[in-house]
Amino acid sequence: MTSSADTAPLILALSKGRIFKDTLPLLTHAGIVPLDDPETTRKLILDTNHPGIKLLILRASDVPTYVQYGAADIGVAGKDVLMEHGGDGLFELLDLNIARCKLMVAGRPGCLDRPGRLRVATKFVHSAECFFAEQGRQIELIKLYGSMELAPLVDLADCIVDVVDTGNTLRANGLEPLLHMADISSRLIVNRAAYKLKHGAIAALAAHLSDYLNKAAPAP
Ligand code: PRT
Ligand code: MG
Repeated sequence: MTSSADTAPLILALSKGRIFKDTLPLLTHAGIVPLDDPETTRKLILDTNHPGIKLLILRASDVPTYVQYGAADIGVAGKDVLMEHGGDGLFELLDLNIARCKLMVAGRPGCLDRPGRLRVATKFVHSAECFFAEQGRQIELIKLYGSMELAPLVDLADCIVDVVDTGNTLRANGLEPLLHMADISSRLIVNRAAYKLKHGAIAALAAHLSDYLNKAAPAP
């Protein structure tokens, strides 16, 4: 007997841009091909060649929320975003090893030496709070939503917390990476309830993805 959960489509939440681009080869390996390109379509729910699988295209920082509340069954989100979200109701199924970068404290050389409370501008407020608390450093947090690199240049903040890949954006603005906070990659996350109800479909997809990852990076 098949329950309605077995026949309901599997909903995968993704963000466009680098996560979609890097997830596409993994989905292809699993035989899943989106019928539209999220960069050109205005649709937010994409059908795939597989009638049982649909994609939701979201803002990167909203992916854990959709999965947490069960609006999506599974999703792909950066560890930076997951650390900020807190992970309530979620289960990290796989490290997809894509969209890799580092969460860093950055600023002008010497900016951390200033006495007293450090003014830290970031969208990663939770991670910044935890990191500086562990360091025993008092900070004033300034919440921003983007272009963090600007804050030290106009004396809004002493330093920033942001993800860094090549370091080119920091360099172009006269800033340097100063403290390493975490290595970041994207994870396949699953809603805990969906993992039980749609176990067959989720386990099959995870097995395809993990097979792809093992082939891409064979064990030493
Ligand atoms: O753009 P939006 O505000 O909607 O959200 P987002 O920036 O979180 O989404 P997106 O698509 O830009 O990034 C999605 C995920 O990719 C992030 O959550 C990270 O896990 C991962 N990732 C990997 C990165 C980078 N590399 C990256 N370089 N996310 C952002 N950047 C930005 C960074 O914020 C900085 O402005 O790129 C700039 C630095 O790059 P470099 O190469 O100059 O160091
Ligand atoms: Mg971005």
